[in-house]
Amino acid sequence: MTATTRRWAWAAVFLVTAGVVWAAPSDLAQEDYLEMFKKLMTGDQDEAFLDIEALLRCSPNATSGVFGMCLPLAHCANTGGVPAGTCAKGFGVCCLAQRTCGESTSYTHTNFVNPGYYGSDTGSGACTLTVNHANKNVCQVRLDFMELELAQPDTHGNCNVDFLTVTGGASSVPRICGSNSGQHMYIDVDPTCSALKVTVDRSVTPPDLRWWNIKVTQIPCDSEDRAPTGCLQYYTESSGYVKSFNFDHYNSFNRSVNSEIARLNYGVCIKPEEGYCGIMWERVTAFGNNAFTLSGNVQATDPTLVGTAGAGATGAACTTDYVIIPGGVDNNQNSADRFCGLGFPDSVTSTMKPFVMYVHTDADEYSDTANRGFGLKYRQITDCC
Ligand SMILES: [Ca+2]
Ligand SMILES: [Ca+2]
Repeated sequence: MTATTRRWAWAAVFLVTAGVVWAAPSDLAQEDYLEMFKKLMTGDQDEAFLDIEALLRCSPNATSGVFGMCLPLAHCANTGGVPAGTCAKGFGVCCLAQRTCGESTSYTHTNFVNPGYYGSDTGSGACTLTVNHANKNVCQVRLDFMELELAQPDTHGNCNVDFLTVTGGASSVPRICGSNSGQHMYIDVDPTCSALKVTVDRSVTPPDLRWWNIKVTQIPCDSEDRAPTGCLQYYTESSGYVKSFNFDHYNSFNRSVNSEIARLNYGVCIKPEEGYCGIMWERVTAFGNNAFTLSGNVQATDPTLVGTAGAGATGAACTTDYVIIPGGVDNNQNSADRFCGLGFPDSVTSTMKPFVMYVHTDADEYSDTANRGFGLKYRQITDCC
């Protein structure tokens, strides 16, 4: 019996022992599921393979942020997965790959959690997940920080206490720390190279609370979900919010503390929707008047000005921490592509494609006080005349 046949036999045994009811109406017939299981298990990666992965994706709990792959029970068990409920009309299990320190994965969907998750982590040292390419058609990995709560940066804004790093990829990834739940990153990978390593480096003295649940998704080379090269973050909706890393620190309204992280240099890309010709970036007053505080001393600035263009700066005046919106024109028709200081115009519009914002912070925050970073709203627009 060949390996392929043996795997297929496992599935057959499972299906028989599970006493599957075949008659339930659905978009997919039982033969379709069988065929998909077979292709997954044999590694038969034809063009339809991409669709199969999407069709077999499952979640045991829609709100948990945990995703798995619908597989025959035996195959899930043989590959180190954890079955969590049934799927495919009852003849597959939602197979979760949950991993923690020192473990590896070859799944397209993996959740990397701290030891003792859902509880907090009290360990120290490097905690590394090794992400082996699920197949030779993986060109990118997306990290979704479902939860990522680490120690805050030091007084210089550097992530030297706890921090997250990603190595082994084909694109540079900044070191981040602090509160980053809800954020994400895309990392280019070369499918012919060695594995990607996602590491949480933990200080000996843990912060008050430290925990993480990072969804790791391997993206096929020819997927529409793939972010363009140079985009650490990629948003595909016509409107939404973009925040700097550690913007949501629970203590971010404490004006004596810097939340902004030093040494950042990355691109935030927005997928142009069909029919839209430009993009508008807007100040979000609901985030507080410190929602755009990139450089300078908040405490030494008139609080009624903080957050507005009156406390902001543009162009060559921005030399330390700033964002760049190529082709930007503000709500007063002033052209500027570089924004910094302690405020942002009511809106900045650009018709330059691709839609992108670059983020730069210098090596420290020592000369700044109470900088939080930025939280902006973007909206793709149809009227560019
Ligand atoms: Ca700053
Ligand atoms: Ca700085």
